Amino acid sequence: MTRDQQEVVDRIVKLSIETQSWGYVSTGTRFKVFDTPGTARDVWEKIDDAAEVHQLTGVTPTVALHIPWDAVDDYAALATYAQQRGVRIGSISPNLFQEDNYRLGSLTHVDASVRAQAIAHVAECIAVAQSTGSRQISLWLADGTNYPGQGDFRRRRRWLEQGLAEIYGQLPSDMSLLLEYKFFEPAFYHTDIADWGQSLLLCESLGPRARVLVDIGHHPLGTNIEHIVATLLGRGRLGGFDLNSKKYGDDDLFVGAVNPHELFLICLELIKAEDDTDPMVTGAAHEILYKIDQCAMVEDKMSAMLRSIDAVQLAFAKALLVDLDELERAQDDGDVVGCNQILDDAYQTDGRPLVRQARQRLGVLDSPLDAYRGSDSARTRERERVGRAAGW
Ligand code: PSV
Ligand code: MN
Ligand code: MN
Repeated sequence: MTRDQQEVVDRIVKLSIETQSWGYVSTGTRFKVFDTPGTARDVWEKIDDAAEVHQLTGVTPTVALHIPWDAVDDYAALATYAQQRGVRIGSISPNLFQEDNYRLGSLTHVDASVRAQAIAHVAECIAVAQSTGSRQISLWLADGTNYPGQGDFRRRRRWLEQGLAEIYGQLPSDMSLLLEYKFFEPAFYHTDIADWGQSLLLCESLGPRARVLVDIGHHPLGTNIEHIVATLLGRGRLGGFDLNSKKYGDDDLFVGAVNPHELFLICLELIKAEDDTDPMVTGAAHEILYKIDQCAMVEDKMSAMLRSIDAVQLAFAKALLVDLDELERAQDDGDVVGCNQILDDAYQTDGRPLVRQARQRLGVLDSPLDAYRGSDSARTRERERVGRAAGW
């Protein structure tokens, strides 16, 4: 049975997406950081931008912070500032990759004092989360080696397990730990949490509030990400997403730009899990964090963010159009071509009218991107935000 249009619209209305503070600033490649006119220069302006994106879309009520990129003296004041603008502080990402001490690793460093420094930094981020009302620590490690023999895999794994256990032990009971993985970069021989399976093993040994975070860009080309998503959902261990798109590897392009079909297939797994009969699967599926993690290198940051939100909503809308009963029947009949055709029928349907209906229900304009580009806001930013931002 095809889902009733009203239900599709309801589900799009309920979808909540987190934007990230570092998506609003000038960031770049290893070669050059270009500034773009009107771009945020500090955390207060990043929050202003996140608030405006929420006003335009109605679906981005939280903004993720990265510490110390967003460090301030008074985090409670930052949370109040955000609230006054209509948004809340979302997940907090510690930064275990930009201190000189982390040259050879953080939680996996051979020197116990560096490992302790990394644990202390995450503890500081837990305190930031407490003072801002955040409930999630989103952790990515740059740890790894560049050459065979540079480090011992199992010694490093033990240190990692010990460090994460200490961190997990410090989490208040209402907070969860999202553990990201990445198969390469900045290390090019091995990464200490290289893939979803390694992240899952660590999470399972930590406890129920540790879950895997899937950054769509962090996979070798050709990886079946929707299969990974389904596997993690099946174990109640999918904690969230870093949403972006890639042509090659961790390109951090805006969402849906390169492979919208992959995004559609991922969304389909999520929708199936939300409707699953197993409470462990549905429970975790309803708590998933949808966070943008993109870097607009040459393009306008606000427009890139709005483009991504549009892509996520559209992918969900199309996935909601899949006739799941008919799909199951075709699967049971072994109708290989028919199954694929059912997916394609939904994917080829224009989902934009449904997204527009959802926007009407949310009280926002049909196209937040056009609304922003046609508004005075972009010009005001360019006029007022003079003086370059200090990197990220
Ligand atoms: C690492 O590539 C990563 O995806 C992590 O999520 C970091 O927190 C983020 O990028 C920083 O841009
Ligand atoms: Mn990421
Ligand atoms: Mn990344």
